Amino acid sequence: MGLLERYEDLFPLTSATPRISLGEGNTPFLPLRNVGKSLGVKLYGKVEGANPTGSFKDRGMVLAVAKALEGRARAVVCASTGNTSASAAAYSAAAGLPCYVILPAGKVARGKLAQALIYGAKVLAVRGNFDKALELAMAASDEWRLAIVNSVNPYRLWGQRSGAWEICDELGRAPDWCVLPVGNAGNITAYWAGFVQYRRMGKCQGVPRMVGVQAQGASPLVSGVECDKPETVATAIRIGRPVNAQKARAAVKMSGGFFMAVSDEEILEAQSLLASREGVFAEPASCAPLAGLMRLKRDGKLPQATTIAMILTGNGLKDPDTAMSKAGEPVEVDGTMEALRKVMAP
Ligand code: AN7
Repeated sequence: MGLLERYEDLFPLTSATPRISLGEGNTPFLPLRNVGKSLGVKLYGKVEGANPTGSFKDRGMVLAVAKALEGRARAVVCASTGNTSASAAAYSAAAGLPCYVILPAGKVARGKLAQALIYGAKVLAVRGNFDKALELAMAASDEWRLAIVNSVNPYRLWGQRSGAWEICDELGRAPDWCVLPVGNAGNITAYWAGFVQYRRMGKCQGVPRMVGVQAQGASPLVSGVECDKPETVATAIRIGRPVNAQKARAAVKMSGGFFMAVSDEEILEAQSLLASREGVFAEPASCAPLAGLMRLKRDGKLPQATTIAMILTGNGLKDPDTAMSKAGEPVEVDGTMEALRKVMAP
């Protein structure tokens, strides 16, 4: 069952909203025992890479595209660092709507680019960063009356609340902390709204502290000033002017949480640890939260025995180039046992 059917009563649906689905949501909520133990916390990973296009964006896109169909939109448009475009292109394809995608040229991971193209979107790479691309997408949406499916579209964020609901359903309560990577600051806002809505409905006890982790080279929510030249290996969150900054600040403050920034090196270290100790391959941006927790632990600032939900927002397969820059190449040998014996000693 897709998200729209499963959470029919919690979404703003009408009888005219098509219940489209590509099988999004209901992703694994994995106990990460090895890494959790070394951090001294009860750690869980919400594996959003298991969504149909490999990221959390599908949760919001299914509702945004359903609403675009309901409103008889001519086409869909978005700006993207990669994942939004993959998701928009897939749901548009399934819905039979044309999709226009505006990307920062040369700064989108290969897998994501391949997705947008193969799903049949019209992909435009602009010379400029994501913030410029979003400006253009909004202007294009106005000029041609296209449905914009970035997180300025309220249905996107509403759909993404479902991640918080699933976590509460699984734990039987809210976690103590919910840690997310932050780019345009939509998902952290959506999760907070999801937890608050669930508590208000009596479906869970408590709400978590929200912790937002940015990449140091693109950390306007930590520094307090917009960033003109965002730069990070985690291209998904290479964003200098988050459109949801105000809402995210309010959410984090109300929850008693905080924002922090981590270096590219820390992100790659966390990515490699998560994969090699837990068997979970998440993309670089998705590993910023673990890098943040590792830093807090080193600084003696991680409260022990805390139940922490980490949102692993995207699949590692989307960006093999970055993973291999850290993990290296395979060892090549002749096809003989003699050669194997020299390099393999179980
Ligand atoms: C894997 O695809 O902005 O703070 O255009 O792909 O809600 O922006 C992606 C963002 C975290 C940050 N993790 O979420 C896009 C885009 C991954 C992401 C984020 C993104 P927001």
